[in-house]
Amino acid sequence: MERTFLMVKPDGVQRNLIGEVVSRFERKGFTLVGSKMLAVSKGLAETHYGEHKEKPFFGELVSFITSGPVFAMVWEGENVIAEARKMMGKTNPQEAAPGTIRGDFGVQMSMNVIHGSDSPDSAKREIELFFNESELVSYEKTISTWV
Ligand code: 3AN
Repeated sequence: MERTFLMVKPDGVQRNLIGEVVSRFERKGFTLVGSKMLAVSKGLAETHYGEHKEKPFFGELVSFITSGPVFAMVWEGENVIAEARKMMGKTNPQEAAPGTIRGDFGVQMSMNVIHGSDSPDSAKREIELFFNESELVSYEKTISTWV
């Protein structure tokens, strides 16, 4: 089963949106297999956003993600990487459609509430960067088998 890495960013934590975000993915039918609050260190932020190292907004990205605690999660489900990206909406909240997390709650480019892996390779890399294998569980939902 596919897994993705999602993270409620410091703005989402400050605005009490952890429950809202978790609830959306739960209701969709995905399975939460790991989660934790953490303060992202500068080193972890620079590794996580490594692909943006040359971009003009890299410094802003790193300073924002290290500005306060985040809520990191691993979710599991069919096609969860692409589905989660759809549920997040476009990177710029002002372009994100209503009904998406960023469309409903995002304010500006760096404060866009949530991060989500954009491919199977980045999901694997980001999950391994933020979680040990022992922090993740694997289980079947036994109550309903149709989601
Ligand atoms: P996404 O988070 O939708 O995958 P990426 O990976 O292109 O978007 O960008 C990572 C983060 O960098 C975004 N979440 C956003 O906060 C920030 N970002 C992207 N483009 C810009 C930009 N042009 N100016 C400022 N921040 C940006």
